[in-house]
Amino acid sequence: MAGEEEKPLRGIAEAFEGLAETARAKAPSSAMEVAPFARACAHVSVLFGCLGIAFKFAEMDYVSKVDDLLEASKSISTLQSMLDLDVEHNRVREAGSHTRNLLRVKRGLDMVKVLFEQILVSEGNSLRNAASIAYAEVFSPHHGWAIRKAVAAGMYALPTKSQLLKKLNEDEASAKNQMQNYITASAAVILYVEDLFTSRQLGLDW
Ligand code: 1PZ
Repeated sequence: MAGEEEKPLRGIAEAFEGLAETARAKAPSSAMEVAPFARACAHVSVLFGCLGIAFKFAEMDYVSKVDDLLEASKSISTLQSMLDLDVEHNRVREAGSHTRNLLRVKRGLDMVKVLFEQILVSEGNSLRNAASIAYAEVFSPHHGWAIRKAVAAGMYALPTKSQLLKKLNEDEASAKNQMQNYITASAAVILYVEDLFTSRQLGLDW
């Protein structure tokens, strides 16, 4: 238990490796349950604590959406049935719907994936480039001017890469390892979630 808290990156990677197995199986019997999905997503919020006060509002938004999925898991067993229920009730795109929150949370997972990919290929000690690229690719097309400006300002308050690794209690080599594990596992999970949307013609661009 204590070990997991001391090595949050490993906890994140392992949570997604578990989900990735289900995601890759693709058999009807491998429907993904809401509870383990939401719990894995909750792990990711540890990262916000390492990114400083500037990302407090991103954290609040992300955590509230993950909490909604955790709440949903008490009465709905799989992601499939969660989406189908919203389709049935004609509330897929309604503010606060489980399906809408799932799409936002999926983007959060994607943002972390691109961020890690960029950190792995970046040379210096600054995270600003990596974070800017990840934000530009994943969230910026969906955010209005005010949020984009706030995020751009927040980029200047990011810790350095070595400060981040220290907070995560990792050295460069072990961090690279865990980031790579998350990248591989989350890619399968992200694709799986995107398939849930596209196979129901719900679109991903809203
Ligand atoms: C090192 C990387 C730092 C960059 C982090 C940039 C994070 C993006 C900041 C987003 C601010 C969120 C403000 C709220 C946005 C909401 O309007 C939308 C739509 O919500 P809805 O209308 O459906 O209720 N919410 C989102 O787009 C979800 C934002 C989640 C941010 C998660 C970021 C995960 C990245 C973690 C990096 C450690």
